Amino acid sequence: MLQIVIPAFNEERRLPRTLRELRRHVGVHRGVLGRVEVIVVDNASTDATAEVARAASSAAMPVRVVRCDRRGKGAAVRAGLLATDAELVCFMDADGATGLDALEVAWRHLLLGADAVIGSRGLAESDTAARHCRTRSTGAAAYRRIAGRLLPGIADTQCGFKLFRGDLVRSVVTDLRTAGFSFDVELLVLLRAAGARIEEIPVTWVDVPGSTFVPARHGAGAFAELVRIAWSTRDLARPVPAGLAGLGGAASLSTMPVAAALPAGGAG
Ligand SMILES: Nc1nc2c(ncn2[C@@H]2O[C@H](COP(=O)(O)OP(=O)(O)O)[C@@H](O)[C@H]2O)c(=O)[nH]1
Ligand SMILES: [Mg+2]
Repeated sequence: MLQIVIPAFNEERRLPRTLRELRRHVGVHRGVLGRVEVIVVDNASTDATAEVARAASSAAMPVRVVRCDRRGKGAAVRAGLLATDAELVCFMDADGATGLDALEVAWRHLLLGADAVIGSRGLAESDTAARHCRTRSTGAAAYRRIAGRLLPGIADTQCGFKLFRGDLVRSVVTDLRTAGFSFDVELLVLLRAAGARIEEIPVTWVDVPGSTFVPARHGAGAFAELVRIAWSTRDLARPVPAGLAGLGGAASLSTMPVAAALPAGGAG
């Protein structure tokens, strides 16, 4: 079985369409995906997120609602992943920004031996026609540079689509401490330290209006989280990803303590 976790903070407007498209997609691709259950994590919403989620439940694609009172996407995804018990576990955003074809592609990669497959907007084949405003793009570029030091070889840590071996992700997510938007970085660092094979796949990605990420409000917090992740994981083993093993620069970066790889004085 595949369980799909959807973190949702006040998503009554964007969630119904996402669940509708997901149900249609799962119906068409049932032969590949098998049984699919959705777990919507209602992240202390003050709107009808839980109600619209429950209303979308059907025999073909059951939708369960889990409540998480601790705010933040990281806290919500952690709660959702801990509520899973399937062999395959995925999370994706409530706005349906990532093309759902990524599900079958990621599923095949897992079948061929990957432990985690992450959607990417940073590969040559990625299709990300509509982009965010310039302020956010500039911030995102700086963020990617720092995240890239912690996770050599990974072009995009922040895409809201990731698929995992269930037992593995459940075993590391208990240690996840980052409650905000930078949780992806900590999760990937923990997975890599656990020896996971992480593969990045290109996705089709559209900017869906109504983003809950407000650069002015969440940007600084996301950078601060990055610094904390670098510090708190400084003693973890950082295995060199197989594809980078021969590359001097990347390999030496990945073996140096992460804190040392950060610019002096923090990330900001
Ligand atoms: N901003 C925010 N988003 C949350 C929170 N908890 C869960 N989320 C979900 O995290 C996802 C973030 O996606 P989105 O708002 O589209 O951000 P973007 O795609 O990065 O612009 C959505 O599914 C949100 O509902 C929270 O506390 N704050
Ligand atoms: Mg989005």
